[in-house]
Amino acid sequence: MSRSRTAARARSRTAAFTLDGEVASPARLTVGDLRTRWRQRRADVVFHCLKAGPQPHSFSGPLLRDVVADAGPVFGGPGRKARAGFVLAVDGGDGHGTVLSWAEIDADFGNVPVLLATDMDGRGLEAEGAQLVVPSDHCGARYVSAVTAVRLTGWPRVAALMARELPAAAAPRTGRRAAAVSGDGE
Ligand SMILES: Nc1nc2c(c(=O)[nH]1)N[C@H]1C(S)=C(S)[C@@H](COP(=O)(O)O)O[C@H]1N2
Ligand SMILES: [Mo]
Repeated sequence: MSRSRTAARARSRTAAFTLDGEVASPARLTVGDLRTRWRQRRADVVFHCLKAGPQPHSFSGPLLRDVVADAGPVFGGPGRKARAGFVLAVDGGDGHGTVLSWAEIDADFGNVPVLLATDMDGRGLEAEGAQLVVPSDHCGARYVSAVTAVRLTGWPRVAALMARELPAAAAPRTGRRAAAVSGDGE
């Protein structure tokens, strides 16, 4: 995110994010909440940016999965199959965001220890806000900083939203999309 935006948030000293979507108990959480209410983990990572090169960082904070689980995800069924269709949208509040599938972080599927980091390189993120940490990612783009929202939604709602928002039977543009997959400068 831009330095000026980071500075503006830092001045407020009370960064928080909303956790909502298909959950029984939506919440607004600060970095202090993340630090005190869930077991803390550590992740020493190197993520790579095409512009800025390799970025080694040490993060700590709770597992994203633990935090979302406490909001009471409404998976629509008790089994693994019901959980398999869910996605998490993570907003950086600055025009950048990302999605993860619930299955990536679910212990019965990908079991990736994705964090909502409260600390980076020994420095608390209270002022700017929590940072998403995806230790299994090579690229830095999902290390979303200053998280403002985490939303959970799933099948069949996600399919209904797509059907409503996307034009039906859009012409495939495979050549152009394939070219954008690598070498896009970020
Ligand atoms: N909120 C926010 N987080 C973001 C980005 C962004 O534009 N906004 N860029 C991502 C990208 S592409 C990279 S490589 C890393 C860069 O992190 P750094 O600026 O700490 O090196 O942040 C990621 N997190
Ligand atoms: Mo990047």
